[in-house]
Amino acid sequence: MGRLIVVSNRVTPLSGSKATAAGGLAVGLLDTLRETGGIWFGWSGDQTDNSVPLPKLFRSGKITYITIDLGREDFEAYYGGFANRTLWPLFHYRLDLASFEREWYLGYRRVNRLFAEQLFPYLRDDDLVWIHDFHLIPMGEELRRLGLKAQMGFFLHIPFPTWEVYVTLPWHDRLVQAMCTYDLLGFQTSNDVRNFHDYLYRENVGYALAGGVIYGYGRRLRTRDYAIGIDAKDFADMAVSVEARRASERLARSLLGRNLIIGVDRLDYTKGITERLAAYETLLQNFPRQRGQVTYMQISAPSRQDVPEYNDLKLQVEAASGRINGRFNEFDWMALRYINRGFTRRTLSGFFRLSRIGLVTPLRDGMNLVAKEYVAAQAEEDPGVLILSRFAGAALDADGAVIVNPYDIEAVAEAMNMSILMPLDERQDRWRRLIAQVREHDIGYWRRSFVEDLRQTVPQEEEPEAAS
Ligand code: ADQ
Repeated sequence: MGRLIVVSNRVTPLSGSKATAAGGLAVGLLDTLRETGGIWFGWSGDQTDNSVPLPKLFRSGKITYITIDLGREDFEAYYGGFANRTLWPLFHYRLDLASFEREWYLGYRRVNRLFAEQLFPYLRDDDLVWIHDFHLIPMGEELRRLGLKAQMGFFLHIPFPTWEVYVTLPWHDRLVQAMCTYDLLGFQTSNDVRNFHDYLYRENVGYALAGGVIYGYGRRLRTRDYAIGIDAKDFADMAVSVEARRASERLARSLLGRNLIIGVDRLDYTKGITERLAAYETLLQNFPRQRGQVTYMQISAPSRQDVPEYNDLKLQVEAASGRINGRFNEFDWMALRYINRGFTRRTLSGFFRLSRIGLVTPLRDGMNLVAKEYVAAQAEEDPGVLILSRFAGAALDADGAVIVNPYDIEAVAEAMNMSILMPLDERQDRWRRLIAQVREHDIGYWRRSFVEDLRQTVPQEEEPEAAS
């Protein structure tokens, strides 16, 4: 079995137990690397003034971590600019927030070339190379240019938008051409795969055959959806751990028997936080009997604070929270608890288990792991209700959730009211259906499916004459 080489923007070595702050994705990838042995390569998190930074190596068991620093200007253009202010908003359908700067694009290409040049000397042609996410789309093309023959796969963690939206990117053709140099392209959902195929047809640069095989820019490769999941058992165990219980008991004491509604996200404009707050305000306005009976806790971890749009969002959320509390609070009841920081995964799992409603209402989301974590943390004898946006990838595999359109504020408020009143047997029935899916399509299933498919792809096949 060949080595696995994982490449992501950031490298997250896990030193302690699984209960550290590292996300489920890092844990899932590390489990794969532990099995196969291999390399995890990416940015160190540090910036430097050296023009050609030297990679740092660190070995732990069968895994070698290799990280590089990035020059300040490169980092700004690649990460602060093109990744976070061009691709992220555009791929989440926020054309109004996307900026198209040629300098950023050139910096993005430079960093992808640098990543490829720094990793290449460590690679062998029998390796499996798995590159992650929108920061690194052209890295595979750069590795091919250097002469790498190994099988290469790419997984996009965020949505791939419809053709109409995607072609507003001035470099749309360059990025899709780069994607077609991989042997396997993984997307979160069948919608994303369809959007990608649709681009090939409409731009007349390729076409799809049965089973996800495509010809794009003269190369044959495979495309498929692989819905990312979580380690459901691990998360469920966390939710009954001492740390989780301690936190949730303290929280329960402060609620005085009221129903808890919880929202947990990075503070990001794709997550629909302001719309969700408006829906809660509408709940309290339209269903006055809920006043004093519910508490909504919104936990939003700070994210991408150097990007101006994120600061604007922070101000909007703060204004909305203040307004709601000013309008509805009583001297002995606080309607909303807004917390602008992260918590450990254990603590969050305890909070999830205590909540009657998990509100996961992004305006657009590749998958959304919070939705799955919420389900995994519930107690079978008294489970909460998941209210989930139809625009999260997770909604495609969430039979049992209350599916909502997050733009329809009144409907989300009604869904909250209905979920608070939902009888126990219906909550249990919905949860059983949900947990079965979360357990079956877990993080192990995701990584095994992808790596297995990558292993089985036939590399470097050119398009036959007849098909061109
Ligand atoms: P994200 O946009 O970060 O991920 P999500 O899938 O929900 O979104 O994952 C967030 C992770 O961070 C979860 O494990 C969650 O528990 C944790 N987290 C969120 N808020 C937190 C807080 N306040 N404190 C502590 N932890 C917090 C991107 C894509 C998603 C896709 C994932 C994985 O945008 O669509 O599901 O990658 O592919």
